[in-house]
Amino acid sequence: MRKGILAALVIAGVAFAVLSAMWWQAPAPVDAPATVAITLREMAFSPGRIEVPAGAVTVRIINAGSLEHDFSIDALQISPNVRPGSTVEYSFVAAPGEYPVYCSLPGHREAGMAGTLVVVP
Ligand SMILES: [Cu+2]
Repeated sequence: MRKGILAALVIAGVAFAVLSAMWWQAPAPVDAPATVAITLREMAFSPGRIEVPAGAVTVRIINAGSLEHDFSIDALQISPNVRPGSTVEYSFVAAPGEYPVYCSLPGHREAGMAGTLVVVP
């Protein structure tokens, strides 16, 4: 009879340990980068205003046009090129603020390929 109680206690203890280990492993991943999509075409960025949280950011840049374009942000020293019909994912870390975004190919910014990246604290 005593052995039966002891065995039940051991089993309950093991079950508790397993369940609590599962419980503590449950939280969702932290610091997953925020991903935003932006479409480039002649001659515009869509959306023109991109809002992201501060920290690690991934932009999915889709070139839906028929010319090459890029996604330049001088303050962050980034300028990934995107060929027509292709998509580029580019990650960076940004401090809160407003950053002008533009296409650096000759004449494109002047023609309307400009926008703003807003990094919210
Ligand atoms: Cu362009």
